[in-house]
Amino acid sequence: MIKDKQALRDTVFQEVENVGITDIHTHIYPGHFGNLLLWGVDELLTYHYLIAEFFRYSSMSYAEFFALPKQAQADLIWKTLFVEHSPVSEAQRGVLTVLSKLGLDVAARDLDAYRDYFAKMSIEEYIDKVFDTAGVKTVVMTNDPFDPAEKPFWDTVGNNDRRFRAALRIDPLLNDYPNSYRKLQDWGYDVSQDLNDRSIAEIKRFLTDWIKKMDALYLAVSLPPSYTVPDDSLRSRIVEQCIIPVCREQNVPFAMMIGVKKLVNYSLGLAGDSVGKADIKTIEYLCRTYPDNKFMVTLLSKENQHELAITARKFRNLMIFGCWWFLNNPSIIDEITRLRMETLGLSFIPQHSDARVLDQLIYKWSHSRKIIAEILVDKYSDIMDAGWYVSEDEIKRDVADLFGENFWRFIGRKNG
Ligand code: HDL
Ligand code: ZN
Repeated sequence: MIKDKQALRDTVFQEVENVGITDIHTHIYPGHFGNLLLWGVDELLTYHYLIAEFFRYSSMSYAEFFALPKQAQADLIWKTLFVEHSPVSEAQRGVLTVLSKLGLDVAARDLDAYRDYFAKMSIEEYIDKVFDTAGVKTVVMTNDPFDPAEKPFWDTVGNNDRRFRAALRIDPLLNDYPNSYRKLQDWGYDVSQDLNDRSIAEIKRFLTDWIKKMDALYLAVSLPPSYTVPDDSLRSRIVEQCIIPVCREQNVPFAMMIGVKKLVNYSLGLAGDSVGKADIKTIEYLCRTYPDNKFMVTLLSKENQHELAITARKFRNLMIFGCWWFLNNPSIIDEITRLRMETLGLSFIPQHSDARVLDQLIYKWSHSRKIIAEILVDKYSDIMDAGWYVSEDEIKRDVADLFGENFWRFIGRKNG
C-alpha cells in the first residue's frame, strides 16, 4: 500500500502516462482511407478551431481566405495567431505541444523546417509514431455512410486496421430525413418520405446492415439543443421506432452528442457551429423508458454538466463521456472531471480527443492526462487522509478504467 504522498503522486502520474488509451470519439481514419485522414503541420494550423480564432484578428473576407490554398491559409494563421500574438489559446498551444513532443525546435519558430519534417514522413510510419507518442492504443472513428467521400471505402476495402474501430454516425438520417431518405432509396432500401411501417422496417435494416458492415462499436449522432424525445417529429419517431430497437438487438449503445447549434455563422463552415443548452428530460426519458438499451451521452454546454452527472447517478444504462469541443479546455476539463469524480466515483469516461487531425492525438491526450492525473492525486490523497491506502495495482486498475476499460465494459466488448 502507498502511504507517502510523493510516492502516491509519482505512481499516479506514471500509470496515467503509461496507460494505453482507448479514444472513444475521433475524426481520424486509417492510412488506406486516403485524404480522409488529415495530418501534418498545415492541417494542424488550419484546424477549424484556429480558423475561428484567426478571424477574430482579420478583416479578410471569408471567401478570400477559404479560396486560398491550404498552405497559404496556414501561413496566415501562423503569422497572425503565433507570431503577431502569443499562442496561448488551447488550440494554439496544442500545435506547439505536438511539434515539441515530435522533437522539433519550437523556439526556432521555423514553419518551413516543420514542413520539411512532415514532407519526409510516410503516412503509415507517422500513424505508428503518433499513436506511440500519444500513448493511444485504439481510436473510435466517426463513420458516416452518407458521406460520399467515405462510403466507397466501406463498399470496397473496408477497414482491417484494429487500431481504428468504427462508430456508425447517422446525423443525416436523424436531422435531415426529408433529404437523406432519397439516399436510402438509391442504396436499395424501400423507404418513403412519410415514415410508414415499410420505411420503419427498412431504416432498421439499413442500420443493422451498416452496424455489421463496419463492426460499429456504437451508433452516434450529434443533435441540436432543441432535441426532444418523445415528440411528434420524424426524428423522435426514428429514434424510438428504429434506433432504439436496432441498438438493443445489436447490443450497441446509442451515443447522443447534444447541444450543437449548426452554422450560427455559416460563412465559417465547420468553424461556424456554436453551442446551446440541451434538455436533460429527453435523456431521463430514454434511459427510463428503455432500461435494456445502453446510452452514451456527451453534452456541449457547460451549463448541462452538473445535471448530466446527476442523471448518470439515476441510470446505470447511461455512460457519460468526454469534455466535448468547446469544453475541451483545461479549466473546464478540470471543473467537469472533479464534478464527475465527486458525483460518480470512477464510473464515467472522462475524455475523448475529438481529433480531426491525426497529430492532435498527441496534444489532446498530453494536456488531458496531466489534468486527470492531478485530480486523481487529490482524490486518492483525500481518502489517504481518512486512512484508506491504495496500492500500485489499484491505481493501475482505476486508471485503466478511466482511459478505456469503462468503455469496453459498457459496450460489452473486449479491449482491442
Ligand atoms: O459532431 C461532432 O462530432 C463534433 O465533434 C464536430 O465534428 C466538431 O466540428 C468538432 O470537430 N468538434 O471538436
Ligand atoms: Zn466530433
